[in-house]
Amino acid sequence: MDFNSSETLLEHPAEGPRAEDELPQTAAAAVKVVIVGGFGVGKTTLVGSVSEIRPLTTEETMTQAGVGVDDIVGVERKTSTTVAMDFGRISLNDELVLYLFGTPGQQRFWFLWNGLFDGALGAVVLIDTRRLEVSFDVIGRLEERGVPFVVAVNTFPDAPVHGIEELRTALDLPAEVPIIDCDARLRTSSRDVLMALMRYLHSLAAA
Ligand SMILES: Nc1nc2c(ncn2[C@@H]2O[C@H](COP(=O)(O)OP(=O)(O)O)[C@@H](O)[C@H]2O)c(=O)[nH]1
Ligand SMILES: [Mg+2]
Repeated sequence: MDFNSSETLLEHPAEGPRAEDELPQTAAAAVKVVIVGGFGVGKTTLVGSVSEIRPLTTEETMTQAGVGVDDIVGVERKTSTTVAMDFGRISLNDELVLYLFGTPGQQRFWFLWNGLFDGALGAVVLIDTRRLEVSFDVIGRLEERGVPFVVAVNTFPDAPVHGIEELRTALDLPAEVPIIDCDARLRTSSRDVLMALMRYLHSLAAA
């Protein structure tokens, strides 16, 4: 096997892990955050755009088995779906490191939620305004579990634009839950979402 041409860590065996894989020396706190939302809302995209380590993802080509089970109206071009989860890491500042776990919202994956939310400080609910209804169950389950969350509205080109308060009413969210617009493809935008979550968690802790 030709390791020189591969992209594995074995590429430079004497040098150890790549610099971006190492935590900053100053890192003092690590926080687990779950990214959740319906099918095709951009979870894998968000974790991928914001992660400073190469994100782990378990995408699988959708097969006939998913037809009629995964609702692809509005996302007809999507040919892969995450079967288990996404994983990434981002240092929000010198001291604070977030570990991101993206998990599918489809009902048949709910068994994954049990272990996944253990130790999670908060969650990001990604929504697509073309298919708001897929978010209802996800939000309901977070509320049941008492997991604090922010809602990030992913911007798809043909998605109807709603005012924040209109969305708040449609999703039946209390006034304090932050709702933020985002473009999951952009690192800065995804990072802003995570910053908003951290600010929200901080305000809850202070209250
Ligand atoms: N226009 C636009 N497309 C996006 C955005 N985020 C994700 N996508 C696309 O939407 C599709 C579904 O995204 P994906 O991250 O796989 O969704 P997931 O099922 O929640 O992991 C992909 O083809 C993405 O390229 C966004 O912010 N804007
Ligand atoms: Mg995905």
